Amino acid sequence: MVYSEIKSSEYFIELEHRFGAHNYHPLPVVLERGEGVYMWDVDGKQYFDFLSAYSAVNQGHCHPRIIKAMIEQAGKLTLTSRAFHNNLLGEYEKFITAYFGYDKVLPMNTGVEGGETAIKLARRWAYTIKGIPENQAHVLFAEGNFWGRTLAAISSSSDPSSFAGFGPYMPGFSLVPYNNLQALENAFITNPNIAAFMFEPIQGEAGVIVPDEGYISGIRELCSKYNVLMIADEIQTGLCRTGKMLACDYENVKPDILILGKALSGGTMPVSAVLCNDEIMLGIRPGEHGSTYGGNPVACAVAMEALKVLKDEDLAENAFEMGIVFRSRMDQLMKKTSIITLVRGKGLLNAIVIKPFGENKTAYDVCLALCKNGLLAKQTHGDIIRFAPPLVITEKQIHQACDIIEKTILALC
Ligand code: IF1
Repeated sequence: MVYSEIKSSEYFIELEHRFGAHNYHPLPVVLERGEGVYMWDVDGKQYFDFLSAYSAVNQGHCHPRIIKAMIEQAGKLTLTSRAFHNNLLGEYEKFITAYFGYDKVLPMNTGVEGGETAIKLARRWAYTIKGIPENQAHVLFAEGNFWGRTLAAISSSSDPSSFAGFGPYMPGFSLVPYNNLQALENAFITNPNIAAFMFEPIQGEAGVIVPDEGYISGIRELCSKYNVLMIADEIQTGLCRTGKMLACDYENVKPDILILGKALSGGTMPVSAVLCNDEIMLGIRPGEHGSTYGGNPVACAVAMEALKVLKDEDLAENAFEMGIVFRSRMDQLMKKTSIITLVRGKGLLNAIVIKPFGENKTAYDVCLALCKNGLLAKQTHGDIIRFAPPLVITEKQIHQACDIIEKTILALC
């Protein structure tokens, strides 16, 4: 290759800085290829991907079956809009509703669109079925929640970095402490106009906060008792990430509304889905909700293959087993260093808590050092590092990655 054609990482970073919005602060790495658990930067350096695009790449980068499905459909028909039928949407809807055991699905694109859709369905159900007075429906969320960046999503946030400076906010939302069934029941008792409680089975962005055993089944019991819809946001915890197909499966709980996204497409394109039964789903009538790309033929083909791969490759089982290996290695590391104060997670959704070290060094500095040593991870809320590799990772690869984490952290303290 002629030298002038070799474009350095700095070249690409400068382009983004100059011509792109400054709404992120990425690590200084420029990636150009991904396969399985690995990505390579523009200089050919290999990295373990321990973020999986926030659990969107559960099946591994560029899974051959999913890419094949994408390419084949993309060469036939990519988009009809919902003004007309096509030969993929019904097949997909039949497949995914049977896969998760619901009457119907409303296909959307991003996770936050899934959240917005679920809230619209819940409000409509509140007015037409529960009998809450018009415009009085209230939706509860948990403190520490994260379900996206739209004005509705930030209106339910307890994190100023999400909502500050973007008011006024969506009315009809309020918060209860996470992992607190008594607070939830108190809210149900004091407000008769509650339509739904929307929650994450494990809070991802908050720092992989795993609730007590019984919390999810407790939500189910309270929602049934007080006729409130249970909305599970499994956009990050779902699709085998926590060691079960859905995190709610750990307590054999079926939410009234299930929201999926991210790995629903195996990390290829935005695909989200809202599943529920007819009593709720048929509350939205023709022309009252949708999107240009929602349920497009390529999304349908990709999502069916992505879901098949999860089962065919036993990725929930692998996530469960590899998660035990990973947390065991982190527990051992914690005994060797004072930097790590906590290890937590389920399946391959894990996090370590880092206490400041050196001259005000934080989790970000650990991520920088990990990047230099060939492993990509991202900090959240300053002191937490989330570790979430693709679920196809082997035991050998887990140990290789843990060796990198151990070498990096021991060199810092
Ligand atoms: C970014 C965070 C994670 C989610 C849950 C809905 C959505 C998300 C549980 C919305 C999205 C992404 C957004 C992404 C980074 C990532 C993230 F750091 F922002 F908070 F995972 F924790 N429910 N999470 O985690 O889905 O609309 O993005 O498809 O850069 O904003 P989306």
